[in-house]
Amino acid sequence: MRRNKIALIGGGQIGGVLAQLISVRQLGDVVLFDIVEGLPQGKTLDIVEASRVDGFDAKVSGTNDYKDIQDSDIVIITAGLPRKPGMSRDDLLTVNAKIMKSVAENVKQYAPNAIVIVISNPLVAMVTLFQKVSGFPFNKVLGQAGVLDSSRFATFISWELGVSVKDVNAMVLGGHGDTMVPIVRYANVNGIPVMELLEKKYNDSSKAKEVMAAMVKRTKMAGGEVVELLKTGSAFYSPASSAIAMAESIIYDEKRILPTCAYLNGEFGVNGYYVGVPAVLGSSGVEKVMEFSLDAEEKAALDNSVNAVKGLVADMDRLGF
Ligand code: TXD
Repeated sequence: MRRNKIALIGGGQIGGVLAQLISVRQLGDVVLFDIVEGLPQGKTLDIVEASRVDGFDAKVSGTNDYKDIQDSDIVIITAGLPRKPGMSRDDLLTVNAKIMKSVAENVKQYAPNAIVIVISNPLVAMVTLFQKVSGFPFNKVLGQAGVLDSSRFATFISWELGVSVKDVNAMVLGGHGDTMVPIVRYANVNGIPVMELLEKKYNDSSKAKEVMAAMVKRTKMAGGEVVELLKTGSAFYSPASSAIAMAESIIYDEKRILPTCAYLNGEFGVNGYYVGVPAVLGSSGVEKVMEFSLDAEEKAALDNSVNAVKGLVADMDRLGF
């Protein structure tokens, strides 16, 4: 039996961390692809030279030739340009769409059976375009955003309540932009509603609501907060870890329910668009979208997010992608 082969398209900040995490966790052999000569080769040589220390046998190589991704089982795409300070995710659309089109053509040619996780921004547009150009089945093309947004939300809740983040469950649905929808109603600490814990903490329900609103706001702006601090790029450790959680659920057929940018066929009242929703991830990719009832406010927020998705897809059509 051969090891899983995982191709990483884009050897920049996220691509490099992905390569290291996959190696150290022994999820499979890694091929890191980038158009910049030397970059993927240098990063993977650096990673593999720690194999004795970290104790992994996986093959880790860098390339500028798509042929080397031949027959990959999983492809994770970060190719594109990151957001600079002051730049919206949507500004990236035109430049990244051209890149994604060429990536999709090559993945289709060399790894036609792969399950593909897209990370590049603007996320929904890039996932939609990848699927359209490759013609891959919808269940095998998904995007990463919600795992990260949810992890950020959970982190802020754990800080606020002074509890282990491992016990915090918090889910963010919708798009990966300012319209994302943190589901406050179901946020809990080992089953106890976060709102109840906040009300106990402050003994004041309007203060509790205010504190939650601030956490929701910070979650929505969290990507931008990191960009403002770094100045030279966007978050890369946390997006890489998030994509790895999705890849692991697929590789080990864990069937975890993770917030996934998945193609909807009527679920949540949406037809024919990629939207961030809870989905079961297993060996065939997105195995099921887990629908649940939203209250009026959540539904309105999700509709707002879906409208942003539709706007992005329409922009791509107008630009000829
Ligand atoms: O959660 C999420 N989905 C995200 C997404 C969170 C943070 C950042 N997110 C987006 O991921 C970000 O806005 C970018 O669109 C991607 C990748 O972010 P990263 O920080 O890794 O960007 P880098 O370091 O600029 O790396 C991109 C690499 C770089 O090495 C380029 O040379 C390469 O992409 N690149 C290409 N690779 C392959 N093929 C082509 N055509 C190509 N063009 C550029």
